[in-house]
Amino acid sequence: MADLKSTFLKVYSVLKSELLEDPAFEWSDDSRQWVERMLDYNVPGGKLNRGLSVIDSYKLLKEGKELTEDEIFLGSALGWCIEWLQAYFLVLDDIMDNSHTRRGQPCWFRLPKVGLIAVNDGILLRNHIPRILRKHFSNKPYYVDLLDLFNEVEFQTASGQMIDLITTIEGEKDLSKYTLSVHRRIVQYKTAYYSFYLSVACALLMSGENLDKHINVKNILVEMGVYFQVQDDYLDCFGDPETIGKIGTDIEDFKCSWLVVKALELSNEEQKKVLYENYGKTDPANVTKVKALYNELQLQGVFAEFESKSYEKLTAAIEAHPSKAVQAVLKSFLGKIYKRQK
Ligand code: GPP
Ligand code: MG
Ligand code: MG
Ligand code: MG
Repeated sequence: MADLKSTFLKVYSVLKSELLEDPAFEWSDDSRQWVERMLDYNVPGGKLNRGLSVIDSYKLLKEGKELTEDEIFLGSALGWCIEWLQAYFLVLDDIMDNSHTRRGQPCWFRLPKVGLIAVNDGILLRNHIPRILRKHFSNKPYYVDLLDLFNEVEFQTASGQMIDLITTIEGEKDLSKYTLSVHRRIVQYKTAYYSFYLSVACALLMSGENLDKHINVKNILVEMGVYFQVQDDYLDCFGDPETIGKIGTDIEDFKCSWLVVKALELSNEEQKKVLYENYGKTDPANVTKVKALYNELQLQGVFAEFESKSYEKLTAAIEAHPSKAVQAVLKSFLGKIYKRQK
């Protein structure tokens, strides 16, 4: 495992060097330095779960057959494309969410020298993906499918992000529209496809599979992604910022978080009034009142219950899948996120 990670990180250096020598641009020292610093700051510093999962899944699909060096490189390169996609989303998401920290350091746009140049950096990160794919996959029979997959998943994510954002529009803040089905729609699109389906879909394409034949796998991974984003919503309030590497902003941002949906479900009229008066305000005194109400409603326990129920349901769905190799892929994913603290 440690070995896989160090191989994976070496591939990052290769891809970075290639991008910094991209013949389509006339590089100067300044521009090369900027992109290198931007990449090192935003791409490799996360848990790398999404990226590493491509190789993990591919291995399991090959049922123990030793991977060639070439396969390891290609699986890692696809994994890095997902990490690049994630970096692109996070750089922009942090601006949109007015966040402060990410992966234990200030958000990229918070650096005095960066500011809104971060928007263009996000665009560059996004543009690096088809360049990596062209360089390493254009001779593969599944090249077009890969491009299509990345485009599709990006569209789904941006659409999810759009509904995440338009529910919080200033002047139209209305808690009564926050329900579990609204929440589900948001998180399915903004998180599940790119965080869960994409890695396995990449591994399936590398194995020569047709994605249309794996709708069931997709559905299970989307369910897992929804569960993962509920954890993210929970950790935004109850997680340790030191551990999760970011300071939560969902209450201030009036987000349709799983916690506020549950709080609305469980509140009496008086408690609802507290929510309506304090949710979505930047003053720490308002935030404290919302958090006190979450505690009063024992949302930590409600979440723990949700977590074990989700685990049971997902495990049952996985065990119903006809292929043992696919079961192993899905179980490995679930094992990585169950009861995660970060
Ligand atoms: C996670 O939401 C969703 C994304 C990071 C997708 C962003 C999509 C774009 C098209 C920019 P979040 O805001 O809850 O994540 P976090 O808690 O990590 O900020
Ligand atoms: Mg967001
Ligand atoms: Mg965010
Ligand atoms: Mg969040």
